[in-house]
Amino acid sequence: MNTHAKSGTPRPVISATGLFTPEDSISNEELVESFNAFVDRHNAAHAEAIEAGEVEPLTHSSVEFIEKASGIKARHVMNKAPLIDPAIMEPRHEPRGNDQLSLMAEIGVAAAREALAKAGRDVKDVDAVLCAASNMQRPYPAMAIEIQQALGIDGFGFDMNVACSSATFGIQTAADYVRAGNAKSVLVVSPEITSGHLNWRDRDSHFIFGDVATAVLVEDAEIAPDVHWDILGTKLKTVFSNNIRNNFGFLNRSDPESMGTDDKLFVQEGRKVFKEVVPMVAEMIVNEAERLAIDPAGLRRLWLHQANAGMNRLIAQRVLGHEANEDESPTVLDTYGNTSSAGSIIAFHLNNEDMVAGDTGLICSFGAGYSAGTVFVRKAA
Ligand code: CO8
Repeated sequence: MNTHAKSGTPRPVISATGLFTPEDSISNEELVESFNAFVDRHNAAHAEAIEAGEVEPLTHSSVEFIEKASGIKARHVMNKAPLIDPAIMEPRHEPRGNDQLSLMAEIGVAAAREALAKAGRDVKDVDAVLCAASNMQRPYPAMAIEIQQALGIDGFGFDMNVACSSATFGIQTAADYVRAGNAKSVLVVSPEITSGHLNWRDRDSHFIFGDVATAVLVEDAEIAPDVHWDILGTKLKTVFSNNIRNNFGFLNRSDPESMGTDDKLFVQEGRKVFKEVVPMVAEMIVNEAERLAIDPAGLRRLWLHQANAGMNRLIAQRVLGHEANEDESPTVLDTYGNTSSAGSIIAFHLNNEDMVAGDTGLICSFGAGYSAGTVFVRKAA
């Protein structure tokens, strides 16, 4: 516990983070081998129609393209075998009864337990759980309430979805609860089972996503551990765009024309996203740094959203004023893939212990919506 902090106006800080990484991992080589086998089967099965010009043949994917275009080399998933079986290429999970912990809650709990243990926080002192993620396993009861129950927290919980920016939006929401005096300790949990929403048969996107769960414990400085991260300021932004979209939803079930088609999974215009989001996010970071009287060039580290290595290179360059090295803008994309809202939190979780008191950094997310969030932090103690 921080014995030096004075009571008074509540001041939100990040006390600790947690990470759950699935054991299974798919390399680009394994992914492409299964995808290309699926393409060969598909083209063989439709040979006559393809010959007659009635069906477009599918094209092979390539390891070289994936790594060059995205920076991704592998991704973790909850259950590898069906995803790389050319006859399945969809997630398969053992059904669980209502009396069992659901998969999404299970991995959220694992990440949350690590954050709580690192902070030395007793669950009886946690006031709220936000489950902030791109997709929920079900509409209700809220995943957050299930996580709250599994952890034994007395308080409240709710789900929130802002796609890739869910975690940073969750951090601001938690910080606002602390500032307003409505909570002293809030868990922001981001279980991202992206494998359930990815079209594993789509060459343009089959390589992008991976599964993971993260947790961020946002608390009043008064009760935080000595080693924590002061939240200097948070900023959120949304701008409507159809360039990243998923039309899955109960109102769409009754539309026989679109049932089972690809738009019930993740679809995007990746090039447009790249071109439109990079300047939007770089400008947002620089403006917010100015508002907080922080010199962006003096930031010790950027923990950026992990969607594309090229996007991060450009954003970091615009913010820092020079090409960032791995120490200034760490990458986890290579081994985790795009893990939606969890990406910048994984980068932070795995790359902050070497930083010293007074070091300032930025957690930043961006993605579907469009949505973007910045959380400027400074190491205390
Ligand atoms: N193998 C070989 N070649 C390929 C492949 C492949 N797998 N895929 C495409 N190509 C070919 C194309 O056909 C094209 O060929 P041609 O020039 O002959 O037409 C060529 O490669 C170039 O294609 P692109 O222009 O599409 O390639 P890019 O260089 O733009 O790279 C990327 C594609 C990697 C997708 C890139 O555009 C990118 O990363 N963009 C940013 C995307 C982004 O940040 N999206 C955010 C999404 S995440 C989010 O918001 C959360 C959503 C919620 C979670 C969802 C869970 C699933």
